[in-house]
Amino acid sequence: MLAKPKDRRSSENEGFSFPPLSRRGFLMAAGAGALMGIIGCTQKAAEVPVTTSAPVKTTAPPKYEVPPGKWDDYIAFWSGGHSGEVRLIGIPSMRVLLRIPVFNFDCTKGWGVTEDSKALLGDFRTGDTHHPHLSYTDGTYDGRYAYVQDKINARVARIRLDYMEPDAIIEVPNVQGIHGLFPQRFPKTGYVFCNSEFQTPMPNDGRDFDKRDKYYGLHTAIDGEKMEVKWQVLTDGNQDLCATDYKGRFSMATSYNSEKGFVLEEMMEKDRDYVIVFNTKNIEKAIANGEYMEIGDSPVPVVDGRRNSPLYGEAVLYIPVPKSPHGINVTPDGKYAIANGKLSPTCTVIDLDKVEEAFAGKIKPEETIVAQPELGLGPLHTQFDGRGNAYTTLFIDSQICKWNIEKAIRQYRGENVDPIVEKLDVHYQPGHCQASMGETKEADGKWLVSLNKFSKDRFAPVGPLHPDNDQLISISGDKMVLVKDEPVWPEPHNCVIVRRDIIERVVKKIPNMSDFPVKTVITVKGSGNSRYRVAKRIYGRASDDERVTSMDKARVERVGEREVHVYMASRAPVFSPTSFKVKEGDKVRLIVTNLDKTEDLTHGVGIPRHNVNFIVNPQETRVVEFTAGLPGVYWYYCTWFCHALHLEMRGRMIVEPR
Ligand code: CUK
Ligand code: CUA
Repeated sequence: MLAKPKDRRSSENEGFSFPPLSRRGFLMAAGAGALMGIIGCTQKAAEVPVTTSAPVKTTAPPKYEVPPGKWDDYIAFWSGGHSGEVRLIGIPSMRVLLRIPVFNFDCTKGWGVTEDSKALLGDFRTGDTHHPHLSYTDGTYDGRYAYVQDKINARVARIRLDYMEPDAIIEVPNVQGIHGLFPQRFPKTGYVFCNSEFQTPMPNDGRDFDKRDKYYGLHTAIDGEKMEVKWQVLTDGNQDLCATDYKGRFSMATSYNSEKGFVLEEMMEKDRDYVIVFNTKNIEKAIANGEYMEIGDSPVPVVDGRRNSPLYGEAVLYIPVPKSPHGINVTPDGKYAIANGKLSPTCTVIDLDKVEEAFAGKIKPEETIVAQPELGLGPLHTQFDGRGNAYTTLFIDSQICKWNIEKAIRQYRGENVDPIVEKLDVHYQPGHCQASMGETKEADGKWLVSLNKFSKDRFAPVGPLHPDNDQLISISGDKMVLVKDEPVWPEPHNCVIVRRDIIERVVKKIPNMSDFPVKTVITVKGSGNSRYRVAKRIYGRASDDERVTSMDKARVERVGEREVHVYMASRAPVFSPTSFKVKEGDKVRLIVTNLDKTEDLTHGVGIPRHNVNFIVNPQETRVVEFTAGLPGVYWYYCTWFCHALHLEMRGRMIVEPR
């Protein structure tokens, strides 16, 4: 049994108040007009002194163009928002290098067409990716995996960085709205933590749907190597963004709906919400001691992290922060976690060593706060240059605010210093910003991208749907310099900017034949709304009878009254066989191996009127299954321009009447 919590919840409710805000105060105080600013994006604040890139005549824009044939210094992993994908974008050119379908249907690659991708996707063909993050070893990227969440269907996917393809998709039990996701940074990933933004009754089985106080959130720890759900923590209030420290002690969640509100007004009732800190070791200890419950019939251990739990102060800590915080970001030196105010114009700086003291019962949760600079309206996310500066997006002010962390701490202690270094206008209304290597201990302070939600008049008009606008900003000099606008397909939320060498050393140019998805292992646990599915792909070498090893070994095998297996090979510019026969209504299993060994020599396979369209990279084997339709001739053809005779690369599927 863990020690009884001491006086660690004393900051609850009325006992603690924040220093009064001198200028524009909470958004609520500004009333409906300010809220309209969030929605309508027209409000500009005039009171805060602003510098922009425009008057800086002396600073020549840094070199950002990447000449033809040259490579970018960074490869950034961009989320695709409600497109459900992940994109790789070169920095500083901002050229799109790759789109990785993850939770979505994609006919370029045949994601959702091939059997291996269907097995990963399960029942759903839609997703909402916000937060891509890479696996860590000792506080920086190790080039193994990327992880990304799906807010719509509460899933987490892992992308293999050697193959740049998802190799696992897992559902998280008993939650909705998996939003914040962050991998353990030390000693390595390790856990991947994720937050449930929506609270639901536990279990969510139709009971208690009208009882506000029965709604909870779950913070989930996934084993990022085995891709297994390890444990969950039940919390009062929702969990929005997620972060981990650099010592493997904590994961954190901002909570903007501690009110458990169903509607906007209820969610904004209180002037205070929380940063919830989860103590990894103490949670593991509680589970080892049997201090957990299960929800529904999900077998995942759930530790009670509610404020009235006996484990309060051991497993979890609630640090009070002003109204409705959003992003939470940890400084590259590992010292501080910064919670972004959203409806408060402040950021709250939390000292992570003091958090350890608070868990030890030596200080109160609010005493972990060491600064609370007032930055401007709508602070959402913060980034770092590794030189002691923070860069915070101000959604409503449409600015990036650069500020000095140590100065903010001195100001909080009462010194008369202004932590704000500079503000730069961005266009318009930024959500996240990300700095080069800014989520690692190797933050290098070269580039910052502001991921703006609105492009408004920045690009030629193309109809009611406008692109987002991601802006590239140089942060290597004393002044921030805006160097590039880039329209982006809606709607990325976040990205991480990764040094090219980290990716370059792991990514495969040509896979070898022993390295393709041979099978997908699917496990389903729980039932009803506690049911969750884990799909993991095994890469390896398919046996020679499971694929074609040379053009002359292509073959058609009837394996039953209604089932045919077609073993096809491709070598530019021909398929083998050049025709095959099946019967109307046959289940056709088409196994295509691309025998080409040249880098870049991908082929595609499209079959009219059968929903077949996918690609096969050099040396890969991919499988699709479909039902043969009406009798007739169907020209299958290569969809990928592979050769001067690409258009001739086709053959006939002949469907005979049954
Ligand atoms: S959230 Cu979208 S701007 Cu999903 Cu990271 Cu803050
Ligand atoms: Cu093969 Cu085009």
